[in-house]
Amino acid sequence: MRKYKGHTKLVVKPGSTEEVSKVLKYCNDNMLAAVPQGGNSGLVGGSVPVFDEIVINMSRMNKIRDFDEVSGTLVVDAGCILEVADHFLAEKNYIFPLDLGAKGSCQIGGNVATNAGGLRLLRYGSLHGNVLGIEAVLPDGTVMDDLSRLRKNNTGYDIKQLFIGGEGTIGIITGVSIQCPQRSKAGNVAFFGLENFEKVQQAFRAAKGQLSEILSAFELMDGQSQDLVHRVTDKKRPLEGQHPFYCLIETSGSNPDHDSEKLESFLENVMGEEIVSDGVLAQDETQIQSLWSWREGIPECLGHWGGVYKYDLSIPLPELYKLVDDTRERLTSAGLIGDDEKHPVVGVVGYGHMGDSNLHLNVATRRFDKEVENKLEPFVYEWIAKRNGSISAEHGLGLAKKAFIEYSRSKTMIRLMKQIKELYDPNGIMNPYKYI
Ligand code: FAD
Ligand code: 2HG
Ligand code: ZN
Repeated sequence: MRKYKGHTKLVVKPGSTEEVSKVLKYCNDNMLAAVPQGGNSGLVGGSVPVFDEIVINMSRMNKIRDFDEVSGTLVVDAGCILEVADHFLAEKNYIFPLDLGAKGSCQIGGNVATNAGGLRLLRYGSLHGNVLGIEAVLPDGTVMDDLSRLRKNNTGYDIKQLFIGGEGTIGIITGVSIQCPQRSKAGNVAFFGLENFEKVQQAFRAAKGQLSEILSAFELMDGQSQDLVHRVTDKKRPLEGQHPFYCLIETSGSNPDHDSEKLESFLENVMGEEIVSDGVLAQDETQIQSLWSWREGIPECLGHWGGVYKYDLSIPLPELYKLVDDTRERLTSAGLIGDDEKHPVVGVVGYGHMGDSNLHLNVATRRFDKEVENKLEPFVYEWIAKRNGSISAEHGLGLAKKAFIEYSRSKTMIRLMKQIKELYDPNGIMNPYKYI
């Protein structure tokens, strides 16, 4: 919504952990607020200097430090771009256990600081499991060297976990060691259309049952999100005709013939049982990329008209899509959605990581409109709280969601979080005004 504008007089770009330490010590001694900044691709305003904070930009710390080809353990500087690390790993037949649309600009330090989820969490799990060690600088300049390469280490509290998803509020991550899986020899993608959300759930069950160990992504896109992508890109649609829902399935396995046979027979099966109305399998890498673009391209296309209200939510699966219907109905009955300039809202769409029960509810608008915002908030958050969902599944709190944390966390949990913040950052210099 172009809500946040950065204000700073100073950006520092340290080139080593020692330099980060000296900068933070100076800031702490002089009570100067600082904002760590990675690739600046975050979606909740976390890397924005709100008043006059000093930006500590990590882009110069971008080296791959070490890779062990036997264990698959990668050690990198925090400023290393995700895609650069993944290309490095590809040459060694390994893969980074995280993938997301912003891979060309986001940094591994930023990914860890936001505990990014992304497109393959279903297969490789969360960074809380994959990160083996972290090197970080505390606000007073102390270097916390916990850059372990061990998979198992039950010697006391696992303090690095606080930095995973800590959004730069208790220190700056300078190095990360991470367990990387073997890159699969075969990658296949299927894209299909379905009549209703009940059938989407049946297809998900069938995919887990029939594709089990090779299933690496199960993404959901509603018909309206695909219509808007089509309006912006004018690309030929993957399927003839239009459907209320679409899913994209990716498989990654070790045997190309076996995997594509499995995916083909899955598709035949679900079409035969009339769970899926129509579907297509990618025949080569170009088609794989093209099918993915109908999913990965959604956030960018939705911004085409002006701004987008973004909600990143965890919801128990059976009700995942109901929120989109309820929100659309609410804005329609208020007369706010329409095809012409008089209406502020262009469309209400739902898409996301079906495999993780993570919905992205996006409301594409022509301009900022207080009436739209009042209809959306706190409505969306109350809706989520009633179902014990999460108001921030994977993007974090930053500035945008800070005020709404109590919809997903109890008073006790918030008190404990505040105590941790005070313990690590008693002067409150690290990324202030955000998170809690
Ligand atoms: P920034 O935006 O620079 O910073 C994010 C937060 O981390 C800030 O609070 C910042 O202060 C802090 N930070 C950054 N670096 C450090 C560090 N070294 N030490 C301590 N704190 C630090 N997110 C998902 O989870 N899943 C997705 O599928 C996904 N897809 C996206 C697709 C697009 C097109 C875009 C634009 C964004 C997407 N995101 C997604 C959001 C975003 O890319 C992630 O949150 C990403 O992990 C942020 O990394 P960054 O380096 O850009 O961090
Ligand atoms: C995605 O899954 C990202 O594409 C972005 O998490 C979601 O923009 C959004 O709301
Ligand atoms: Zn996402």
